[in-house]
Amino acid sequence: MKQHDAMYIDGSWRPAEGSGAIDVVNPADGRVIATVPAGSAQDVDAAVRAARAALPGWAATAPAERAARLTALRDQLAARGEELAETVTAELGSPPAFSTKVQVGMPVVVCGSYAELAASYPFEERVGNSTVLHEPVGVVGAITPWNYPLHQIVAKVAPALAAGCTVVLKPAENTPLVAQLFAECVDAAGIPAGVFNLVTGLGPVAGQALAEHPGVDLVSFTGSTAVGKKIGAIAGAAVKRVALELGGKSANVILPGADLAKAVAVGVANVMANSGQTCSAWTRMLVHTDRYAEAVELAATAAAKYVPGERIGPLVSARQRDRVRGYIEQGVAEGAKIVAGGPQPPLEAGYYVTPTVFAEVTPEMTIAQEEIFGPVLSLLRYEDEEDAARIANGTVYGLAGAVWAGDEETAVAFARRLDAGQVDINGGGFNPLAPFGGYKQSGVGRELGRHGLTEYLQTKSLQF
Ligand code: TXE
Repeated sequence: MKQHDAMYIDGSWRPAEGSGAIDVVNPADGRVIATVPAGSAQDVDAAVRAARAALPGWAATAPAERAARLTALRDQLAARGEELAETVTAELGSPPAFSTKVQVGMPVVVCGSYAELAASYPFEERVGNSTVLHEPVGVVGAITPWNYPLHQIVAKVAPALAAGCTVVLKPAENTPLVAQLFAECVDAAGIPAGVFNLVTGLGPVAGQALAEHPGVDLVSFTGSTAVGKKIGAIAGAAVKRVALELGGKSANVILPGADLAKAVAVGVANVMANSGQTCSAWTRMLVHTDRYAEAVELAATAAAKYVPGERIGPLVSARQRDRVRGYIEQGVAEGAKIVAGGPQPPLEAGYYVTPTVFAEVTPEMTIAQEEIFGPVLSLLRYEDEEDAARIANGTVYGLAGAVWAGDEETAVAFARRLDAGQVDINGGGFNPLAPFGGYKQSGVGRELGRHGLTEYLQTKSLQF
């Protein structure tokens, strides 16, 4: 594994001003695989200055040129896909096939979609006697988490660059290596110096300095609701733009006419993907009381097939593992029934958690209310559609969800009742152009597609 003791600022790799370092750990065995600099407020300041200096030039670049650079970036990411996937596996622990297909495959597609949008988006439009200009917001401070480390970066950086913004990225401290590779790809794609800058470091130090920096016009954050609230407060006090993609507690609602076996199988796979470290995971399965017992049995059998270390990877850190185990213990203490897995560690080394399924979960239990962020599924029963909608909407979150029914019309009618930003109908499927983001405390703003691009634009109207 390569080691970088530098940050990418103003088009070159330079040593950090601060003297601290962060160990990067492979969660599959707990070993340190690399060390990266812990950026300071001075490093953030240098990066923001570089981004400000580069802003006028990049903002004035023709959209076709920005599209060409993003295409080159997409090509770089695709060409180095294997290395990127190996790096994600090393620092996050996701199984190699998942790293290749999802962790790297998805951001390559997203980057390509923004190359196309940069070329086709109407940055100028005529409205009556006005011309409306869609101009870049300015310097973007992007703070990203570790769960889909490359995707989270691309979902912010690609639309920001397409819009004509410049960026300072502070990636999660657990997964900085893939961010460094991303910076190399940006450099190789011929994106001008200062347009994209990388500062590695700790959240409360480098992350906070970035959010607070007066030279940052928009903070785009993905992470915990607790930190999101802090960032929202900082942005509010400074009247700067903010986009927050926070946690979730999504409901997978299986209506009576649905194909139960399919809905449960897909539902379990959805929760176990990435060891449950997915903000949009359908962590609550809602089943009609008549078919509840059958669903519990199907879910327990399906979950048992996710063998730790084979089909399912570790959690990102000892802290996250302990946190997830704590939730499992709390579920038992509050009266839920374990039908698969449990709190005991499945393997001696690494930060693994056994895939766990809870039955007899009631809506007010902690495991039905809080984001666990691990391979833990809760099955809840409902009496009728009214009850199902009330339970599904009965958390502070509103990120995603799923509805299964015998016909699409019934599923769509129910989906309209959900307080959630994205709902999969009878299984759904990833669409890189569909907006993604939260209702309620799951966030502010949208990522992906045109909606993701407009986050980075502000409008000016010229009256004639
Ligand atoms: O998140 P943090 P953590 C949820 C999930 C998980 C929990 C904790 O429930 O169990 O959050 O994970 C930076 N100012 N999600 O502790 O701390 C930090 O360095 C500025 C949901 O890892 O929110 C990192 O880059 N920045 C989620 C990023 O914020 C700060 C993905 C996220 O870290 C900061 C990850 C501060 N004061 C966790 N403190 C999702 N929505 O997908 C931290 N950071």
